[in-house]
Amino acid sequence: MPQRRLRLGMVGGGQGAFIGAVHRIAARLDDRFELVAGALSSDPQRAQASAAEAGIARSYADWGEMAHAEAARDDGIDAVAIVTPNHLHAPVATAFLEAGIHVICDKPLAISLAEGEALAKLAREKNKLFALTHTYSGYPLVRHARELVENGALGEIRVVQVEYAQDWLAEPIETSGTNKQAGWRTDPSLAGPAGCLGDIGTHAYQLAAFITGMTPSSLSAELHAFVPGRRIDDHVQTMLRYSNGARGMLWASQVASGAENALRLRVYGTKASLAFDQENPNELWFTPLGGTAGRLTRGRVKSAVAAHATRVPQGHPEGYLEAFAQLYKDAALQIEALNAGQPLPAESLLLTTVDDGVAGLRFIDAVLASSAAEGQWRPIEPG
Ligand code: SOE
Repeated sequence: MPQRRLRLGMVGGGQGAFIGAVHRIAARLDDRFELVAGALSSDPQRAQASAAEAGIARSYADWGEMAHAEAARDDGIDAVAIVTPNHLHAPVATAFLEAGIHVICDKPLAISLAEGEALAKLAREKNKLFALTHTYSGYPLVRHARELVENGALGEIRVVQVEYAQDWLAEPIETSGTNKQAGWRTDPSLAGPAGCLGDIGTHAYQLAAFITGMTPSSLSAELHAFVPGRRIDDHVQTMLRYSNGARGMLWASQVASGAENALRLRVYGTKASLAFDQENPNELWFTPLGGTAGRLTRGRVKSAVAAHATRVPQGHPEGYLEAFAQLYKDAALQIEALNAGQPLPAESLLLTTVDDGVAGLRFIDAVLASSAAEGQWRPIEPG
């Protein structure tokens, strides 16, 4: 057990935001972090009010000032959680890494590949943690699925089908001026050049890569905006080729009427297939070639990686917040090791990192290029 709770700061996530509150719950769930400082909004009054609501003692009006002030304190923060709109991820992360503070950042990593690569380099130079919160890799059964593939239970992978469907942007809600989420996520100056692609396409891409252990070598893609006047894509579809000969498809859409948060993956190998549905994360389907579909449940799989990511006994559903908390738990293990100059604990190594973020940005770049060229096949720059 840790000797003390790690001190966490937060940038972004003030009133009206969604993901900041999720990070706060996730960070506190396993009692490894206490939230002590924040620059929760660029509006000083809102920052102060948001910090008070979240029980955060030190509120800053400016994240640059927060990085300096916290680095100078004996009881300054160990890590910062960055939950701002995408365009601020790189500048904020740079300031905190420069100040010697570990970083936990929401996805996508940055708004360009160059920014992402610079962050990866800086984190390595400073020897600081840079965790990227690809939530869905925190599920016990996602981790178990990865292990099944790694142990050869599926044979050679042939087909990867991944989709992420939501409907919350099916109408032009960003024009109301009152929906903060929709406002920044559909504004290219804040979200970057990728809309649905960056917001949820990167989750689908990361999930497929995490479970299969493979990233595609090339793709053919189309980005589309269904909602008239929308300045950014709200739908993406891609075909994928892998260097082992496997083929895949990835589509993500935020205009899929009726879909809530339907992130689904199917992987077919020469010996068996598996299927995972994020909306039912306590089960995983495994079906051998010519055999009967098997429903694996979180509480019953014999798996150390799943056990490490589990909190309550079999039959008691765990979900999104626990998956998110798992990333914070693994981050805490790594921060403690880094602070003590020790090797990272083996059980924490499935934590998604800045390199996963860079891979996501390479995917975004290839999709943007292919879509602009009417779906021409484009290489995905190797990592
Ligand atoms: C909105 O589309 C959103 O909140 C994403 O930004 C998150 O990353 C995803 O986990 C849920 O949906």
